[in-house]
Amino acid sequence: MGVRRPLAAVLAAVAGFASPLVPLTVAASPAHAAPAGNRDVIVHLFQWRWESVAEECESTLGPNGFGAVQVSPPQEHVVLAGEGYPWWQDYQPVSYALDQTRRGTRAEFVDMVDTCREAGVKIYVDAVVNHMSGTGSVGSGPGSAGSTYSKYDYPGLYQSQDFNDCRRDIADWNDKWEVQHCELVGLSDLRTSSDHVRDRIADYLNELVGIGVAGFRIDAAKHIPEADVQAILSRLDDVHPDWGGGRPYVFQEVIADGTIGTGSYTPMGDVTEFQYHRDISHAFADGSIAHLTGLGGGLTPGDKAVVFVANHDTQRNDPILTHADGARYDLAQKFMLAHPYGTPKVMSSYTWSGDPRTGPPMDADGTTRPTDCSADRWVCEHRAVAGMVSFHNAVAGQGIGPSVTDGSGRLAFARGSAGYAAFNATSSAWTRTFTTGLPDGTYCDVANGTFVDGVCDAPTYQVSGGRFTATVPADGAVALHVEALTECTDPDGCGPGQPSAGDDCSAVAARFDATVTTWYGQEVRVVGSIPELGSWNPANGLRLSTDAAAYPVWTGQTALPEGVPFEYKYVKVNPDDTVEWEHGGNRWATADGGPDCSQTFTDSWRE
Ligand code: LAG
Ligand code: CA
Repeated sequence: MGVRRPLAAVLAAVAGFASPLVPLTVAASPAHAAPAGNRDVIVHLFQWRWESVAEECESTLGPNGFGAVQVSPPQEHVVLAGEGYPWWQDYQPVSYALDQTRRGTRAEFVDMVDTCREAGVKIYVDAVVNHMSGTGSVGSGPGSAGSTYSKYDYPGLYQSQDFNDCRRDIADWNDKWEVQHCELVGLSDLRTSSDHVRDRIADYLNELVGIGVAGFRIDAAKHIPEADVQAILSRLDDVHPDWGGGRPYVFQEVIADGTIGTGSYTPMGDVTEFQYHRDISHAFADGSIAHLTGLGGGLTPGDKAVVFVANHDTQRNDPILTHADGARYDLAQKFMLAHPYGTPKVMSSYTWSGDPRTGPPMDADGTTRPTDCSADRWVCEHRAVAGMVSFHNAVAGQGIGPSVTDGSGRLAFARGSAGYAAFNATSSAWTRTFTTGLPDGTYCDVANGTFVDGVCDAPTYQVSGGRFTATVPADGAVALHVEALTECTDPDGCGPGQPSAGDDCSAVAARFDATVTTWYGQEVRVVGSIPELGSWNPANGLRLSTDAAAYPVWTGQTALPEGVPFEYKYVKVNPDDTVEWEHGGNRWATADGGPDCSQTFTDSWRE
C-alpha cells in the first residue's frame, strides 16, 4: 500500500472521523525496552525516596530485567528528631496513612507504582504489621503525617485492647508463645488474633494493592502467629490485572532458629532464608567458593526461599560481607544471580560512618534526599550487578551443568545450554578455556556490564566449538548467556528471538500492518529499539498511513537488518505531538526475510 497522502485529507474522507479531538491519556514513554521472560529478581532500594525509585525503574531496573523493588515502609512512622532521624523510624508505625513519610507523599508513591509498572517492575511493600511504636524514643508524636499517638493508643485505629497482654520485651527466645506475643525490642505488639486488628491490617495492605502494589515483605513475620498471618493474607485482594491478577506475592521475614523454623511459614508464602545469607557471605568473605554449586542444599526448598547476601539489618548488626567489602561483595551478589537456588534479593545501600543508626542522606528536617548514585552516601551497588539480572532471567529453569574449579577460590559452571559463568574469589586473575553448551557466537559479558536493547557495554567473548577462553579478573566474574549475543555464528542458530546464523538477506523489506482505531488528526507510528524504528523516540518512529479503504489498518514499510532482535510498540501521535503508547509489554521480533527477503508484521493496537 504505502499510501502517503496528507493525513487530514485521507481521514476526512473516512466516515465517523469528523468527531472532535478527544483528550487522551498520555502514557509515559518506555525510555528503554523491557526484556521479556521470567522476572523475579527483587532489589531492595533501602530508604529511597519514591520519586527516586520511579526514576530507577525507568532508567535501570526495567531495561535490565529486575522484577520488583522492595521499598521501605510507606506508612506513617514516628519522627525522632532527638535521635537524628534514624533509618528505623519507619519500623515504628503510627498509622497506616500513606500521606507523608520521610520518602515522600502518597501522590509520589502512587506515581512510583505507575511508573515502575510501565517499566515492567513490581513494587513490594515492607509491611510492618506485627507492632506499632516503642517506648523510650517516642512520646505522643506527631508522626510523619501529623498523627498523635501513644504506645498503646492510635486514635481511630488501635486502642489498648488491640495489643497483646504481654507488655514487656521478649525474654525467652526458646518460648514460641513469648516470641509471638511479647514485645520485639519494646514495640507495642498487635493482638493479631483479633478480627479488628486483622481487618485494619488488611485494609492497609488492600489500599496498597488497589494502588497497584504487587507484593509484600512481612516484617517480623516470625513474631506473628502463623494462623494470624494466614488470616490476614486471606483477606487480601488480587493484584492489578496488569500483573495478571492473582494473589499478591508474599515473602515473610523469618529468621529461623531452634524454636521457629521457616517450614511453619512456607504454607503462607515465601520466606527469607538467613542460612543462605550466612553460607554465601562466609564463602565469599573467606575465598572458599569451590563447593558452592550445592549452595542451598538442606535449606528451605528453593521455590519458597528469598535469598540475599546482606540485608539492611545484617549489614549493621552482624556484617559478614557488605558493600563496605567492595568487589568481593559485588561478586557474591553476582554469584547469587547466577545460581539456581531461591529468589534473589539484591541489596542497595547507603553508607554511614560509625553509628549504624544513621539515617539516609537527608535534609535538616529529616526528609530523605533524592538518590544520586554519584553523590551523598548512596552506594547503588545493585547497578554493579544489573547485567547479571539478565543472566538470571535467561537461564531460568536450567539446572547447574558441568562445573570446574581451580583451588578453593574459583568456580565456573554452566546453566544448561543457556548460560555459563565463572567466579574468581582470589586476588589473582584466572585464565583458562571453559567448555560450555552455548551455541557459537559473540557474547556480551554481563558480569562486567549490561546488555540492553541489543547494546553491549561490556567486554565480549567468542564461543567457538562451545569453548571460550577468558581471563577472569581477581575478585571478578565472567558470565555469558544466550539472550546477550551480539552475533550468532552457530550453523544451528542461537535460539528463538536471537540473532540467527547464515543471514542471506542484506536487508529485509519489512512491512507493518497494524489495526488501530484513531481519531481524526491522529497518526500512527511504530517505535522501537533499533534506529530504523526511532530508537524509542516517537518523533523518529516509522510513520504508518491509511486510507478510507484500508482503515483501520495502518501500513508502513522500512528496511530492517536481518537476524537482529528488536522490540517495538505502536504509538498514536496527536496533532499537538503528544504521544499515546499502546499498553502492555514491548513486542519482540527478529527480522527474518525468508527466500524473498521480505516480511510483514501484522498486529493490533493493545488497549
Ligand atoms: C525487623 N524485622 O523483623 C526489621 O527488619 C528491623 O529492621 C526492625 O528493627 C525490627 N524488625 C522491627 O520492625 C529496627 C531497628 C531497631 C529499632 C526498630 C524500631 O533495627 O533498632 O528499634 O527498627 O524502630 C529501636 C531502638 C530500640 C527500641 C525500639 C523501640 O533501636 O532500642 O527499643 O526502637 O523504641
Ligand atoms: Ca507479635
